Amino acid sequence: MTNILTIGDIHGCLDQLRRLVELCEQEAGPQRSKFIFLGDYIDRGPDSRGVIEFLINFQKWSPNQIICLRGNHEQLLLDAIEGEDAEINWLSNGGQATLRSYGVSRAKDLPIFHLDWIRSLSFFHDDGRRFFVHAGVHPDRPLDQQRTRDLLWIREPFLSSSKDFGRLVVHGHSPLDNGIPDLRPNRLNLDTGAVYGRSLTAAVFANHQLSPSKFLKADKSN
Ligand SMILES: [Mn+2]
Repeated sequence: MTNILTIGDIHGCLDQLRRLVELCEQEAGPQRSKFIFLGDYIDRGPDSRGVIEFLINFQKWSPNQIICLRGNHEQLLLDAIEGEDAEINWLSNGGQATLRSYGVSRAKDLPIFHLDWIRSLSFFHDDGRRFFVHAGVHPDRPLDQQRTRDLLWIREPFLSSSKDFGRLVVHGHSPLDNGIPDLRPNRLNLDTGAVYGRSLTAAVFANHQLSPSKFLKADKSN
């Protein structure tokens, strides 16, 4: 039996990420397990560089079992390298904190190795039961015809939709004010607002079951 561990929006909160991954590994034990990170690794929080380094290193051990999806903040950074307006937009959306963590002043000065890794991130992961994605899906389009901007950015009409998507859509992107994961019949939101002082949350799935068997969380220390 494979455990699937899915982790919500990190935004530079390295300390919480380390503790949560440790909890996930304890939970999974010696069984095969698969990790899926839902994107938004960088921006706003204290250590974006540390988070990217952590994920790259973690993935090295078993690239096929550790899946990192792209969030809109990774996209904002990639866009920032292409043009000045996009860079201003990124900086006003938390990019300043990312530059600070790298000790550079422009997006293009980030290490090529990290930028290449960010470019390689996919937009979604479909395991046949669950559809993992950063923001969500557009209810008017089939899962195999989604637009990337919806996968990265959508809130409404996705969040209020009660449509059966044929999968449980597991997503982040829309921070939950109460810090509690939002599980509904058609979707699960795991963005519990770590960067706003709340928890970083993981959902644990047994592969053959649609709904999570439990949630794990790491709160801000101190
Ligand atoms: Mn987001």
